[in-house]
Amino acid sequence: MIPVYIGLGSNQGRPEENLALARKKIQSMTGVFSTLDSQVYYTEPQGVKDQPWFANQVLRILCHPAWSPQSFIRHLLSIEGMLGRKRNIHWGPRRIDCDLLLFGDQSVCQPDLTLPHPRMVHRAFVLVPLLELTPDLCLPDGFRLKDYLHTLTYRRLGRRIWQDDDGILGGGMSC
Ligand code: PH2
Ligand code: MG
Ligand code: MG
Repeated sequence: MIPVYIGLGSNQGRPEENLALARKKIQSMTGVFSTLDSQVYYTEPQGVKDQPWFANQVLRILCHPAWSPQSFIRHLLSIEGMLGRKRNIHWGPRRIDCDLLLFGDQSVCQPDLTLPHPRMVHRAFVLVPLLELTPDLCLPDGFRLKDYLHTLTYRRLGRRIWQDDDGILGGGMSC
């Protein structure tokens, strides 16, 4: 079985409910087992600042090797569609966002899919819940995610996370 990490985010409608619906759909996918969910965090928006705060969460699942990262991301996008996501403003408000963060130790660099997720290491709203699940998690290149989190300027109070600006408009980790 392949350990897979998924980042969920929502800041429109009822964010907690949207996360719960996405979780349920992911848990009922064929060949998906034993999900582990982080807490839900409330996080300052990154990218476009003038939008509501997000509810964010990370899931760890084990998936059957019949899934590829490409087929898996297609399914996540179809779940976003089922939950009423409309694609409009880049990094703007959204009902649900399901991001594939890590798919085992696979690295992928294709026009429609980059793994590890290229912006994850810059974002406290991803790294904090991820490390809650697996504190010693490493990227495929062996770098510890904990070390990336230490380089970020952010503030956490309980389940609230402030981060001024992740500084990656248009960028992110390259592959
Ligand atoms: N998602 C974005 C852009 N900015 N900011 C926060 N706090 N949480 C998100 O999930 C998020 C964001 C685009 O996917
Ligand atoms: Mg996203
Ligand atoms: Mg996305």
